[in-house]
Parts: sequence; structure tokens; C-alpha cells
Amino acid sequence: MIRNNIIRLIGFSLALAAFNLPYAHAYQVSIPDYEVSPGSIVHTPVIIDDTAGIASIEIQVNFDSSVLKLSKVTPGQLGINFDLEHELSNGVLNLSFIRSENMSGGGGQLAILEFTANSGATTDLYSDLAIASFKVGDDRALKNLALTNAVTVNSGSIRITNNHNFDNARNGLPDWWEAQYGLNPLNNDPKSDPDGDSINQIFELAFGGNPNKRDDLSIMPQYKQVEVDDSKYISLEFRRRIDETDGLIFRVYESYDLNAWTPIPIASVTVAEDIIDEEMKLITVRSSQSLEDRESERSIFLMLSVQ
Ligand SMILES: [Ca+2]
Ligand SMILES: [Ca+2]
Repeated sequence: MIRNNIIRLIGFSLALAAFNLPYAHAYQVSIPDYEVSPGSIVHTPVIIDDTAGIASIEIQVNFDSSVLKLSKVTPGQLGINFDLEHELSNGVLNLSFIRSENMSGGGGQLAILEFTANSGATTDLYSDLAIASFKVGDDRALKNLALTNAVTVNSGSIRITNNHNFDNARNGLPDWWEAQYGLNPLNNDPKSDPDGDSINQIFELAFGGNPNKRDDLSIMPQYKQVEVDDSKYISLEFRRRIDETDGLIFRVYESYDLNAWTPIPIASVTVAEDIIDEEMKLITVRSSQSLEDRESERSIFLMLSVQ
């Protein structure tokens, strides 16, 4: 009897202990990957996914000081809730965030690191933004919450590249184009149409529109007919950058039933290329078969795809 009671008591107290663990969180800190051009300035956020029960954070970030120069550290929108101090020595950056009371929760940007990329880079240079250590503590400061919680890090990097079309948001809109129009290169939906002209951002880029100003719909591709060697063809006129260096892929497809689409090499059906202005040209492509060839059947359709 006595033995049974003891076992029951131990079982009970174990359950209580597990239930009372103060903060069952998984804390994660991360820095994104960026591509930048030589000599440019990049603002790199240090992001934490949750701060519940935290009053102190220490993060060490290692980088290659021959590739990047740290010019400034500022608190992020979450970091303003803490006192932020930093120390830098030979590519080792120590960030310390401290406040008197535990945070109730919330994730976001702890700090923004401003780096200047090496200006003399003629080939790609690369630096890790390696999170070498990450410690979180509560308002007793010395208690290391990592002992009772999962703590993970996602290190970042900066690549200095001479590739004209780097695209940090991977949204199909190169950063240079977004910067040219004052758009945020990290937060810009290629399918959106903020200026309300029915031309989405990717088409504004492709056809030389202005994403901040209503453009005339005539900058979009136009269907026409052309005559080549006395045969009539349906044709598609579309605008394209003269240098074709916008990182976009243009493809032309043909169909007889709007159902099955066959890709046709643009060069093989290009009937004209006219310069519009300093930036844009007008390309005219025709169907691969003439309308006479298709007389017995009714239609030919052309489609332009831009990605
Ligand atoms: Ca638009
Ligand atoms: Ca526009």
C-alpha cells in the first residue's frame, strides 16, 4: 500500500513541474540574404520571431570586414522597446538589448545594420552575416532562457554583385527598377496596380510604363494584321527595352483553339523592330501560318507571356 502511494505522488509532482515550465517558447533570430551592387549601402534587419518573457538579448554577428563596412546600428521597430548597445571589432559585432521588464510577446525587427559594400569589387564578393551566438534572458538578466527553450538561428549573407538585375525580393522586379521609381525593393507585389491604370507592376516594367503614374493602355501589346509577301498574318505588337536587360523572359505562343498553346521562337516570327525612344523598341511578331493557310479552319490566336 505504502509503495503504491509513493509512486502516485511522484507521478503527480512530475506532471505539475512540466505544467509549470514558465516559457515554453521557441525563440528564433534571423538575418536575410541580400544582393547589392559595389559601393552601395544596404540595411539589414536582425529579426526575432517572438519576445515573450524576454528582457535581455545578446547576439553576436560575424562578417567579413574586407567585404563590408558597418556604418550604423539603429533599433528596429521592436528594438525600440529595449536599450540597445553594440560593440564592433574586426568583423565581430556584439548587440545587446536590455529592458527592465519582460516583454509580453511580439516579433519583428530588433535592429537595422547599415553596411557599405566594398566599392572596388569587380567580381562577386560574399560575406556571411553569421549569427555566432544568440542568448535570451528574462528580467533576472542572468537566467539563460535557452536552457528551457528552443533557440534557433538563421544566419544571413550579403553578396556584392555586378549582375545588373539582382532582385532581393525574388518578385521578378529587379531592384534597380524599384529604386528608380521609389518603390520598396523588398515589399512590392508584381501583380499589384497601385497607380490604378490596369497595368500591373510586371507589365509596367516590361512595357516601359511608370508604376506611379497612370499610363495609356496603348503601351500594352496590341493585336493587328500584317501582310508579308502578299500573305496576311495576325500579329502582335509589343514594347520591350532596347537593351533587353530587365531580367524578364518574353515568350510568344500560338493556338488554334485557345486551348493548346505552342511556343514559337520570337526571332522566327519577328517581322519588324522599331525604335520608339531612348529606352524602348516596338517588336512586331506574326502567326507562324498565314490566314489564307488557315482558311478551312477559323482562327489563329497569339499570346505573349512575360515572366
Ligand atoms: Ca499600374
Ligand atoms: Ca503606370
